[in-house]
Amino acid sequence: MLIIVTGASSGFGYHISKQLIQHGHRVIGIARRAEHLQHLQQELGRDFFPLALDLSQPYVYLEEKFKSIPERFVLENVDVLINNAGLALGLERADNAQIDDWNQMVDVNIKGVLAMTKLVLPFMVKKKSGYIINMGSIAGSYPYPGGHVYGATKAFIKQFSLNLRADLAGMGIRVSNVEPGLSAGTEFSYVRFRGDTERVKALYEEVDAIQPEDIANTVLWLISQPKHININRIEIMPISQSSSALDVVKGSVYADKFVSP
Ligand code: 8X3
Repeated sequence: MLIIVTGASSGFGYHISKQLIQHGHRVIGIARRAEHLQHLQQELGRDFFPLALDLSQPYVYLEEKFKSIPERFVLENVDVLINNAGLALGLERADNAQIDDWNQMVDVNIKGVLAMTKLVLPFMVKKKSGYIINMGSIAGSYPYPGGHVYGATKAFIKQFSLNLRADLAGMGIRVSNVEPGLSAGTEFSYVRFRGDTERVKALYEEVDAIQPEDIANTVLWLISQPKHININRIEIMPISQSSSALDVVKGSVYADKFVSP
């Protein structure tokens, strides 16, 4: 199959691309960093086509970039789109967060997914076959302090995936939302902790987090399901993680209005 993977140069995207190629697929790997993609191309060979582009750029720029694609990788023949690129910028409380960070998360996590979907979907509809796999997060279902916009972008992706299903039902096109929890071995946590390696190290100590290979395995499993099956959502946590109980903060502003049970 011909498969597009966004965010292909590292983390989940790298492992997904690698496993897909090992299983005989062709991959168009998208990332911002051209030199990382070039290395990947040397490693993965001629079935990997590196396409350096910034998903937060306007749609016309993306369309233009795809015009340079060689025959073996043309959009018309794309079977699967894996919208993997995404980021969580910072963990500050909402009132201390930066508006630029919020905008960047919206640009990549939402607008990037929309642009890529818009780009491939008409071709999938035309051939009545295709598969869109979105990388959501458990943060789209469960809030955490400092997760404000990141979690909201992933909630958008979860709902967008379900709404696409509504439009595409009966048209031979599948849509899944993959929702991983705490994952190690990617740049994700370094970005979320703004490069604070000590905090990253402390977070992962003794938790046995999800590995990028686990997510690549999940993607391979999804695309190997029979065509009449649609996995709508798949939520994955390391065994050490769970959704915690609702929080109650003592002494909050309105505490005097609470009546003790
Ligand atoms: C992030 C998931 O559990 O690290 O997508 O907040 S978690």
